[in-house]
Amino acid sequence: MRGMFYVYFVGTAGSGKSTLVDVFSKWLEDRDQDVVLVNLDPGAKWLPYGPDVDVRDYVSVERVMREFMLGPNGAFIACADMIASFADKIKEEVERGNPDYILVDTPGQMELFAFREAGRVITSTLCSDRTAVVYLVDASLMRSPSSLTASLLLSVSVQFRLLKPQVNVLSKSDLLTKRDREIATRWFEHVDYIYSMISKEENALLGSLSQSIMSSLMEFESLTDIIPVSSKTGEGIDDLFAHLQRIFAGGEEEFVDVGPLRADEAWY
Ligand SMILES: Nc1nc2c(ncn2[C@@H]2O[C@H](COP(=O)(O)OP(=O)(O)O)[C@@H](O)[C@H]2O)c(=O)[nH]1
Ligand SMILES: [Mg+2]
Repeated sequence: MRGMFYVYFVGTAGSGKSTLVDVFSKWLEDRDQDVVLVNLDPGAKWLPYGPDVDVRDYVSVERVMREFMLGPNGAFIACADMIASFADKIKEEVERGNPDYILVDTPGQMELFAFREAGRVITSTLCSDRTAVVYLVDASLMRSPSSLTASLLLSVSVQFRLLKPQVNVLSKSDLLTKRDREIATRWFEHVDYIYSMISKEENALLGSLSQSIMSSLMEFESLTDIIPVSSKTGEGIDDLFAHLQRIFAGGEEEFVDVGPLRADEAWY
């Protein structure tokens, strides 16, 4: 049996997940890979790609709002939890054609997926032994060492939650000015430079907090490694692919797999 690769795209709202799913799928298809696209966002109004498997066929935010008399936020939470109960069915639908790659687009609001038990139920069911998470850090938010620190912490929290090998990408890299790009690269390559930038930040407490967080993060290179990627220019897509290949080949640190959780085991 050929191996199936699962790649989840996770990031804050508007970080470019759906666009990257579209662009990356075309990149793979150009290389004769059989790709299945999965939309897990029940609230998606429009998607840049045509999903092969769509969670909107299983749950509808509007219907949940009407039936349970919930506002939009409550309905999104209810839907996220309901999706978990369909995880087995979705898996069957996804794997039916035995594709090479399964690209999974996650809800616009990351917290609905990454920080609710339902997200872990899904990623522990809808997966193979070659599953990775691509975490998108929005380049347009990268303006200071403290915002970088906050973004990386968020990425680490996702990794703690989902317990899958993870690769960080700096999305929308085409929006970086030459100077921003230089700083972004130096941030990741030169720890001393980061420290000196942090120590120049206005708020001393913030600076020392960022510094101690950064020094912990720096101990785990994979946590701070970040690939500039643009869905607009195609920059970094091949790097991302190479990185995923290394993960799938087992070159990355192993993560403890907690095994599949059943939907009824989840703490809602
Ligand atoms: N400049 C630029 N804009 C992008 C890129 N990727 C996505 N966008 C834009 O960012 C917005 C949000 O993208 P989307 O993929 O819907 O984000 P999602 O909420 O994470 O799925 C859209 O207006 C996209 O056109 C990129 O690589 N470069
Ligand atoms: Mg999206």
